[in-house]
Amino acid sequence: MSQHLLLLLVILAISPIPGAFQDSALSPTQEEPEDLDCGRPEPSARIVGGSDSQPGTWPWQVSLHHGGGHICGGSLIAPSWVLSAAHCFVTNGTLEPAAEWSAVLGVHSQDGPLDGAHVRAVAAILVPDNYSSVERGADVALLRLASPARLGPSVRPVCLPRASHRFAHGTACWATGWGDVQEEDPLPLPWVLQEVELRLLGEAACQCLYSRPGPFNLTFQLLPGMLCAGYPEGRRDTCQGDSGGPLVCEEGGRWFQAGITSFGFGCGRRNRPGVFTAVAPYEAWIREQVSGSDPGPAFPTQPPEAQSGLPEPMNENCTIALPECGKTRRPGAWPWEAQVMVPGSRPCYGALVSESWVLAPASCFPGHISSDRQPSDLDYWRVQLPSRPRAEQVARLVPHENASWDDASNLALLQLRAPVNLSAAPRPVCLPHPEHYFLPGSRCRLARWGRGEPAPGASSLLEAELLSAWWCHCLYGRQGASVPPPGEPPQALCPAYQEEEEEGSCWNYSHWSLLCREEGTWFLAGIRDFPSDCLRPRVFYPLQTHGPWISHVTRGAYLEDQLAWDWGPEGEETEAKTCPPHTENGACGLRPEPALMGVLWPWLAEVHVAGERVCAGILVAPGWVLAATHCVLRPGSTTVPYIEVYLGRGGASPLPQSHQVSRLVISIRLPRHLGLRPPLALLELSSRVEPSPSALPICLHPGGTPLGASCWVLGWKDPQDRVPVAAAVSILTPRLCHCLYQGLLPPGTLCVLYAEGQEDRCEVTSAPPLLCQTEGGSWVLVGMAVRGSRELFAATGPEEAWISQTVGEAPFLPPSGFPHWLTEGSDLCPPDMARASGSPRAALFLLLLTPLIQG
Ligand code: 4AZ
Repeated sequence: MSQHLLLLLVILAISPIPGAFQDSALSPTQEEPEDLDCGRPEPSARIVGGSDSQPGTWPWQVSLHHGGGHICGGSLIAPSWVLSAAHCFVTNGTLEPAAEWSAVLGVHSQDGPLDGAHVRAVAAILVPDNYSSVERGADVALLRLASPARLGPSVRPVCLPRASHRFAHGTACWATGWGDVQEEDPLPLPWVLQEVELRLLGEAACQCLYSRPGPFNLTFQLLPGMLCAGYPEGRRDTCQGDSGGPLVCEEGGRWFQAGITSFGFGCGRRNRPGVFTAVAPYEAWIREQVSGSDPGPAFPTQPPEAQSGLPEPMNENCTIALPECGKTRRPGAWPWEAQVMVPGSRPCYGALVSESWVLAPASCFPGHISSDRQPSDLDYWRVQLPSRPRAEQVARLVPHENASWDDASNLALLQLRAPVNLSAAPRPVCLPHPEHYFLPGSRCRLARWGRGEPAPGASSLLEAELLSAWWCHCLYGRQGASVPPPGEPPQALCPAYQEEEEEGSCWNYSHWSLLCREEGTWFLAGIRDFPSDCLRPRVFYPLQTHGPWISHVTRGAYLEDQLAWDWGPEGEETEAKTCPPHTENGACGLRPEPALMGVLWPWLAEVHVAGERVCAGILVAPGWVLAATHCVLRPGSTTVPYIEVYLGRGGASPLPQSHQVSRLVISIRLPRHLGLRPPLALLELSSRVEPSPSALPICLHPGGTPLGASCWVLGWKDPQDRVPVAAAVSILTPRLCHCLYQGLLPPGTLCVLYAEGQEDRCEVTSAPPLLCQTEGGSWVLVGMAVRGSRELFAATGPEEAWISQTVGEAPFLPPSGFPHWLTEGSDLCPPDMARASGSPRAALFLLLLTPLIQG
């Protein structure tokens, strides 16, 4: 449907067509000889939510064919005239040649021999001058047939209303057509003409509905000459392919055509009734076009009893329908939870999606996933729904066609023998349309799904917030794939839990569905996680891509429009983004560019030592923080102090509520070196920290220092507030560094030069880290500040072996793809360097002036 809506919007830009429209000089009250009987089907005897019509019920219904197939509907108004919609015949502002069209009359089922039907070539197509696009109105067309239709029991004209004819608000009328039975779901064989009863909505009632944001957050201004019919709650409607067909109302034993199916926002959606071209205002135009043809259309006077129809009620003209799905009194007590019981296996959990259908993982029914036959013991299958005294019987199992090989399609639908009455419980869950965009920060929870183990403790009630597509994809997604921009179906949905992982609990083998809430309404957003050790599920397959399959099978699952639209800054992104590469040990060093939610350094840790001092640490693996030795150990002291580490503090988190993590340090590891020990300490945390946007390991790199990378010293401006700040620096070549410090530095020391004015940004005592961003976009730890210095850093690259062995899963990037300096041989330094060494900038200047002699 999104394509369709797009089309509607595109058509808006099209200019008017030169042609047929001229103001009629005919008076609306002028009488025609009433020689043509109209609007009376032979006494006897989709449209969304409709049903098969009986042959001969709607004898004026015409099927308009183009390129060999049905494209639009129409109505016979005189032997040689068919009324239809302009948009069926106008493409890119141009009227299509009449010769390409044909009218099929008296057809009931479009499959097989068209018994009793006959075809007429179209001689001319007439469209009002002022038609430009459906949304600007005048969506009406007249087709002159090359030869008159043969009138008979299945081919008769409908009556047309005069300009003065009034159809009252609330009148029950009928729409007919061979259009889609739901959005993107064509009428199935044998293509029997569908009929649906629709109620006329007065202008105010309809405008009120369309003034509220609907799909795509759109509103719409009704224009004169448009008419609405349908229901605030949706579910019965016209759809693509019904266009041009009639909306007819019976008055005094005759059927009058009140409207021409024109457009709508989607089909059968809540608060989005179908929009029709009102026929009465076009009396003069129609008369004008058909003048001279005999017999012409009939415009019988409106029967007097019908004229006194109800005026549109003033107080009731704004009845807005609320969602009928996805409501619960209390999160966790899910009124759609369905327990499926199959003889010989443990119960399996799914969700009620309509009066008659339950959605569950196909893996609940292993023997039946890829079989077309119904299970032989289906009579013994039962479904227990909340507040139902007895379990329901099952009529049919429909596995998803890809269920056996695609985990994202591990779905099956179960039809109940008898529909259940929907109330507070059972109540179906809402399902998202494919274009649904669950906003980052959406509140979500888990619900039981499939045959997994129950959750440890009360954990299933945990509240979670959805990560943005970038974070979800870059933390857990496939490598190398780009992140889908907002509005495109996501590849994964990731909840970030608001509470910390429970110690010692294990979520092994438990399967969950992800429910997300919008405006108090719960959607089934995702299914099945990737089992990740004992951890809570973090990645879900989006359900939205399956919406069309579910509605196709169930014909009435509750697909609900997106209800929350505050996209925030992310909504402005339209370009696809890519993620930095992962390491063998997972994602590291991720930071969205540009940082959307303010500055964010998810690897920056506050290391609180013995309640005395706080210094910077860097998360280098899920359970390890690297800090400067002098910060955690006092010289001469032999006791390990009490150390707490905080992550996810300071800076703005992409989660609306900052997600803070704290851990105790249970051991301190120092590098084992024969000579001078680099002043680096690895702090072992009391438990792992799950990677998230607020606590994520930085990447490490084995050798050298980066060439041409942008590097930063990260610290706090103020030791009290500890708001992270980053100062831009250049890392000096080893020779410059050596000369500047007269060779006094221990091996593996890096010197930096601060960019103009950046020098005083970080607080010195906090032992800030030195980071660089690689060309691939990952952030890499390069060194930790040497005690008491702003410019000197102990390089981490040379300590790869020690870090890898101690930490186990250190995120070292592969050496390639990260250009770096090799160790330089020359020790030659200009003689004046020593004098200038108090000022690195002056020293550097001197050094650059000196011609270099390389060996
Ligand atoms: C169409 O595309 C169309 N739900 C017709 C009617 C409606 C939507 C689309 C109204 O022809």
